Amino acid sequence: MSKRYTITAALPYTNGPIHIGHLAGVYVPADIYARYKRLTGKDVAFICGSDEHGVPITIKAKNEGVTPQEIVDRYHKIIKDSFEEFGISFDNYSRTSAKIHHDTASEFFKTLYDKNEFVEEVTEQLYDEEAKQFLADRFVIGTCPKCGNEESYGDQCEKCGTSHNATDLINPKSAITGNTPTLKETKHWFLPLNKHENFLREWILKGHKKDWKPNVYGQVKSWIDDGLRPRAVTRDLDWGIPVPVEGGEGKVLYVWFDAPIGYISSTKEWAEREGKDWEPYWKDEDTKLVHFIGKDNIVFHCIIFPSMLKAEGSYILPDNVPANEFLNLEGNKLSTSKNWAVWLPEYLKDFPGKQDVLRYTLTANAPETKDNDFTWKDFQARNNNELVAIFGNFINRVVVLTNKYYNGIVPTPSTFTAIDEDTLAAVKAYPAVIESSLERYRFREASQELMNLARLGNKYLADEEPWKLVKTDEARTQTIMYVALQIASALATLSEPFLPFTSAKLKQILNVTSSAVEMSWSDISTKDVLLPANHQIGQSELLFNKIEDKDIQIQLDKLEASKKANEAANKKVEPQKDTITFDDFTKLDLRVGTIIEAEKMPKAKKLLVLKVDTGIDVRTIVSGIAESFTAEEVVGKQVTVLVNLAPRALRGVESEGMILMTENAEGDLVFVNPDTTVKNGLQIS
Ligand code: B3M
Ligand code: ZN
Repeated sequence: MSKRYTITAALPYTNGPIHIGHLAGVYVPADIYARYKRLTGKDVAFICGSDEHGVPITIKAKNEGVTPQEIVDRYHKIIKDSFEEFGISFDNYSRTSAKIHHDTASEFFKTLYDKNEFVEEVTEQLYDEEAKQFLADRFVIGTCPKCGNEESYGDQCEKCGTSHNATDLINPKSAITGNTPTLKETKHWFLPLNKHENFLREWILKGHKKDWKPNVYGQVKSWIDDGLRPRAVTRDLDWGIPVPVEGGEGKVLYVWFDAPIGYISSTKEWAEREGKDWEPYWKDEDTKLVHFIGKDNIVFHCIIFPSMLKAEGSYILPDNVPANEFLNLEGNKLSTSKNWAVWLPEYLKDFPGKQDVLRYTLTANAPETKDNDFTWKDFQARNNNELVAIFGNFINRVVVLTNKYYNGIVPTPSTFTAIDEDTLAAVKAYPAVIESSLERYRFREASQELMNLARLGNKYLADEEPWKLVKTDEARTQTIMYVALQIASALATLSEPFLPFTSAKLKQILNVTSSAVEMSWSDISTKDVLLPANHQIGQSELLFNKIEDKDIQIQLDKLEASKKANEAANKKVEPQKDTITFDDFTKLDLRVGTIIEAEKMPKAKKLLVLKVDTGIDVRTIVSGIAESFTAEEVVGKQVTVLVNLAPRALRGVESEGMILMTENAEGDLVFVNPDTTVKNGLQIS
C-alpha cells in the first residue's frame, strides 16, 4: 500500500460562499479520507484553494460594478475562514491568483507548447458585436446539441453534463447583451484530446479503473466512446493568466486549464512553507493521487487534466476520482441565484459548536450513488436520534458512572464473561470494518459503522446493567465498566475522521490526549488494553445537545422566504390596462387614513377587520392582509384608502372601502403610503 497520498478537493469558485452541496459532494468526504489516512500513519498532502478565474466571476464583478479582484478577495476570505471553522483539515488552501500559481500554470503551458502538444488554429468563434467581446463558456447560452437543454452554457451543459465548444451550441445567445452572436476569426491553442484517446482508453477502460465508482467510469466511457475532439485551452478574455507565448497577447488560459494546475501550485506553496520537496507528491509512482469532486467536474479530472499531465510527461495520474452526485435541499435543486441553499457561514452562525452535526448528517445521507435530498427534519433526527441518543448517551453513561462509582478512575477488571470477550473482539474488528468502507469511498456506510460501535456500547450497558449490579456484585460491575470504557476509548479515535470536534472533546474527557495513552487507528485492533486500569478520566460533558423544533423552524422559514422572494422576482409585470380619461380617474376618491384598530376575522386565514380613521369618518374595512401582518403590527399605520368603493359584505362584515397594497422584493404585501405622516382625510390626486 502506498505511503504517500496527495488528496485534492475541487477548488471552489470564488463567486459565492460554500453551501451544503459543496460540503456533501466534495469537502466532507475528502476531509474524512485525509484524516483517516493521517490516522493510519500515511504521509498526506490534503490540497485545495480558491478557483479565482473564469467567467462567472467577471460577470459578478460587472453586475456589482467592482473589479474581479475585489470579488475574489471577498469570497476567498469568506470561503477560507468558513472551511477552517468547519474543521476541513487542508494542509494548504491557496488561490489561483497567487503568483506561485500564475508561474506554475504559465510554465506548464509553455512546456506543452514547446513539446508541440498544442494545435494552434485560427477559427471562427462567437462574438458579441455590441459588447465587443468574444463569447465562450458562461458568456454564451444556447441549446445543448446532445440533450436539447435550451439553457446550456458554452463549455458545459448542466443538464446532461456534456462538455462542448461554444460553437456547438444551437441558437446561441450572448449572456451579456442577449444578442445573437456573429462569428469572428481568432487564434487559439487547442489540446488535441483525440490524440490522447488511445492512452485514455488503455488507462481507464482497459486499465485498472474498473474499480472507479460506476457513475464516474460510466461517464468517462461514454465520452471516450463518443469520440474526443480538440479543446481550446485559451480564451479571448482579460481576466485570467496571460497566455505566455508569442501571439498570446490579450488572451488568457482557459479557467479549466489553469484550475487543476492549482492543485500543483498549492502543493508547492505548502511544501515551501513546510520545508518539504513537492515533487514526490506529484511525480513519485508510490504516491496515490485522489481527486474529490462533484459529478459536473468528471470530464475535467478524468479526461482533460490527465491528458495534460500525460502530455507534460513527468507527472503521475490520478489513482481515483471519487465524484459524488448532487445534493438537493428540501426537494429542490440547490441554487445560488435563487438563494436555495444552506450557506456554511450562516450555518456556523446559527448552530455554533455544531460542526459535527452537519458533517454527520451530510455523510450519513451523502449523495454517493445518486442525487440525494437534505431536509432540516432529517438533520434534526440524525442529531436527536443518533448523535444524542446513541453516541452521546453511551459516552455520558460511561463517564458519569465511572465518576460516580470510582471517582473517575478506570477500574480493574476481573474474569471476562463470553459476552465481554465477544464485545472486546467486536471492538477490535471495527477499524477494519470502517477501513473497508473508506477504502471503497463509501462514506455513508463508514459513518453508520461508527454509529454501530456506539450502538454496541449502548446495548452492552443495557444488557449488563452495571447500575443494578453495583449494589450486589462489585467485581462484576468493575469488569463491565472497564469493558465499556474500552469501547468509549475506541470511539474517541475512530470518530476522529467523521466527528473531529467530538473526538477532541471525548479525548479530553477520557484524558487521553497525552502521548502515553493516545491511540492510533491500528492500536484499536492490535492492543488488548486501550484505556488501562487506574487511568484517571475527567468529568462528563455533553457531546451533543438536542435540537429543538423551533431551531429547525427558523431554517424552514428562511427557505420559505427565499421561495417567496423568487416568486416575486419572477413575477411578470402586468401589461398596461386600457386607457382611461381624466374624468375616470377623478371618480376614484383616494384618501390618506390611519388604522386605529385591527382584529383577525375568525376562521378566515387571510382577513383582518380594520377600523380606519379616513378623516371623514371611522369605518370598517375588511382587508386580505392577515398572512403578511398581525393585527397588532398594523395598528397606527397610515395607509391609502379608496373610500368611495361600493360597500360589500365579507363573511358577514360590511367592508366600506379598500386599502391599497403592493408587494416588496420578498413577495410580502406592503402598504402604499405617503413617505411622511400626513393629515388623515387628505386626498390623493
Ligand atoms: N472551480 C468548481 C465547480 O465547478 C470548480 C472546480 C475546479 S477544480 C480544479 O464548481
Ligand atoms: Zn445537455
